[in-house]
Amino acid sequence: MLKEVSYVPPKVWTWEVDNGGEWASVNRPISGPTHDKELSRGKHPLQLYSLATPNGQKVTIMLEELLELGESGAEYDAFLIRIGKGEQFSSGFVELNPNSKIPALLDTETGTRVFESGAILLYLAEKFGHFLPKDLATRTEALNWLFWLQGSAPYLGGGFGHFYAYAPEKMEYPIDRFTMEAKRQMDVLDKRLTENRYLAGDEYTIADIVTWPWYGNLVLGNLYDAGEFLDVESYTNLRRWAEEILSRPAVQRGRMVNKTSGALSEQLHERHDASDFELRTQDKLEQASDD
Ligand SMILES: N[C@@H](CCC(=O)N[C@@H](CS)C(=O)NCC(=O)O)C(=O)O
Repeated sequence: MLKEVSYVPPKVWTWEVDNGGEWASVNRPISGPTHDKELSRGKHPLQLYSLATPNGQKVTIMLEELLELGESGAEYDAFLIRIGKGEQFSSGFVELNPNSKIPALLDTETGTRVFESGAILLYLAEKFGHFLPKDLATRTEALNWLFWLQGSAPYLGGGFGHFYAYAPEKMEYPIDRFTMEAKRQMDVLDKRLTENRYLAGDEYTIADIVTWPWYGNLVLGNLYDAGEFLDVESYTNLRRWAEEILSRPAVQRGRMVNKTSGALSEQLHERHDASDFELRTQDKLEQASDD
């Protein structure tokens, strides 16, 4: 039951530019560019414009997995888009993604733009022929979970994460509602992973790659500082799956790309070459600039 009602919506909503929330300076009720600026271009076939949020990590993990398999055509330049500074609203970025959200990919071989992380993973899986089973039934199961994730994660990020971690005040009603949903979703995954090693069955697929940055990070206690609140220890099958995926070298590399927080040795702001993981993490760059 609601304890008090403090807000009565007006007849017509109007935009209050600073509502005090953490994302107040970037959120807008209109689309399109705010400024003219071309995107940078590197030398590789694939150009990625992103940030290491869970949606961003999906793509860098996928690209590192493809490179791990020896697919040299998956070499990529990863440029940093600082969404807190509004770089997703540049004219160059909006040309790639009219929705102004990272990640966005340009395949320079074909001139194809790809936006929406699920579409990017499907594109890369089809282009290189990996991580999407050929057999129709297993492929469909992988796509079931891929679309499940794309539909479910906004309740976790925009719902639970927003109200638990970012909203200007803690409000019981939305926190309850979205905690309930986040826990229900973890239970869905936990049950699926009781008898299946991976989401689509025996094979590691794009369904696992899109899901790990959200629910893998969450169940390992790495998202929203909410491990104890959500009692993540109790989802034992989901944790087993999350730990197994975290141990993959491509996942460890992919989660570092375009990362701007955490340990400096795990932040690779831009990735243009495989050697960057050894040579260009922020700890090394900052040490070199001190010398
Ligand atoms: N459905 C989109 C969601 C992408 C998304 O929400 N990106 C966020 C970061 S995780 C973003 O760019 N936010 C910037 C903004 O909203 O202005 C996808 O899967 O690619």
